Amino acid sequence: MRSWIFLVLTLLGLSSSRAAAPALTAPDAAVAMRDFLSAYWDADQQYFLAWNRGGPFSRPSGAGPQGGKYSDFWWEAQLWDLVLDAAQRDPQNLEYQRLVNTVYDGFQKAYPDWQNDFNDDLGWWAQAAMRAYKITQQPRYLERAKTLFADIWTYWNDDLGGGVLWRRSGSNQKNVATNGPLVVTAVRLYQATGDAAYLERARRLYDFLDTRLTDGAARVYDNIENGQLRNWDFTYNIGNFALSSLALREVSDNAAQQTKLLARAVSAMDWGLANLTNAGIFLDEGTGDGGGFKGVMLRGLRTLADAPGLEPTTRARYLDALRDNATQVWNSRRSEDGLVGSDWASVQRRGVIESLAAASAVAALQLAPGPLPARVVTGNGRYESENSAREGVASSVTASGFTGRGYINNFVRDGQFVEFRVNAPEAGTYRVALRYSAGGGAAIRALVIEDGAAEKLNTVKLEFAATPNWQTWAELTATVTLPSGSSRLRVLFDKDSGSRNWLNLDALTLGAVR
Ligand code: 7K2
Repeated sequence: MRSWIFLVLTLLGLSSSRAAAPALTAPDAAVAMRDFLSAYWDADQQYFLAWNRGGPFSRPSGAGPQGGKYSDFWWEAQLWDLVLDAAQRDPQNLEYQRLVNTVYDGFQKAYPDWQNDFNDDLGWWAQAAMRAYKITQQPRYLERAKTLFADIWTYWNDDLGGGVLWRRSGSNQKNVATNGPLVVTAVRLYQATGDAAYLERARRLYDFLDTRLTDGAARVYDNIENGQLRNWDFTYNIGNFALSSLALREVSDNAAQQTKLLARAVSAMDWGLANLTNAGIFLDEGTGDGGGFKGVMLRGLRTLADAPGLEPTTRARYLDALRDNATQVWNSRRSEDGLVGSDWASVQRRGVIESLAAASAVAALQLAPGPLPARVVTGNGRYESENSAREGVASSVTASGFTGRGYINNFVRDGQFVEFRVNAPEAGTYRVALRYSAGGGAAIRALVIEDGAAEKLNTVKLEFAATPNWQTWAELTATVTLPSGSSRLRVLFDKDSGSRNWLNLDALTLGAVR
């Protein structure tokens, strides 16, 4: 019975996806927020669900109240941040103002002792509580932030020259996710109370962060554990670092220091925009915790775009990035519930969308300054393999000369692929340039082209000429016909159609046919 219903639903889904793509509409932050609340907000429990209401599965297990039915400790803090984004965007909206308080009430009921082994989880609540304090002026938020900060501060130690531990037990990891939000919290507490001890702690936290968890230039790392530096590239670390730099800048009384802090935020953000995007849209960092990273990044980007003294062309570039990401999110909403998952480059047609991932997408719309007209977002047309969807292949940095952060290799088995989710400004013919190396001799792949609804349009045979070695990169161009808006270009190892030999794939550029 069940499967029969699913079959019918699937057929309906397929037939409707064959219809002409709906006309583009102008992004609307309030509509995105409304859809988010109807999918996840449980007004009786005053708490957000972990999975969207229309999802076909009940959540089997997980962290969070009621066996993971509801969002866990840090997810709920992120969802509170989204509500705060909406309340800040539209201060006249009484529903958002009320929701700021209700989310907190519900959380307090679920976790009355405010205990957690993760200092980062507690720190997110402290940081958000200071935002809620600014918006509502309710003293309970200030008191909560004070208590949380004081408790968390007991996990500061001098190993590595300082920093607060990520966990209270079982690990000596120190990470950006813990220390970044604490810088911001300490600054806000200083601003609210005038107590210089907070300022001093903010400075010490920031010094640790900048000295140990960045390269002093454009790169922000993730954590150090057992003496090992982990240089994972996550968008939220950049967002956190920018937010910390800018918060400290607000309370710095030294002009040179202020200039330096702004420059630190700018160089980290520029690295993220150049390396963690495809055609200007932030990459998919997966589900689970990763689904929430982009929201933090965009909060940092918006705060930076608003920073006084920023060079005007830089500000304009950041505002454009905010608008592009928000517009892309809007264009990727699925028709049945208006939700967007962790991949902003395409519509997630089927399955559950977790509240944390959905919240990041909705935050993009709250944080982008209007007006946002209806349009296809095309950016610079450049899509990096290492930032794209893929199956079976690996990523590497061994062969020099690649663009971005690396390239895809170990690409030699049937069924493996790299899939570029691209946007075309209008229906027509486009030039696709693939940057590759084929040091093992000429290689063949299939280029499978699907529209945004994953309906197959065409397959093109790609014949990559041999390159003298793996460090010599070449370009193969093909001409393809694409519909307006979203398409999927899958470079596939398909034995049946003659795919053969090794191939390293660096990037795809989509251009007009000249
Ligand atoms: O190692 C940390 C962090 O530095 C890293 O970026 C992420 C990557 O993983 C952990 S933090 C993840 C924790 C967040 N708080 C709730 C915990 O259950 C979760 O492990 O994902």
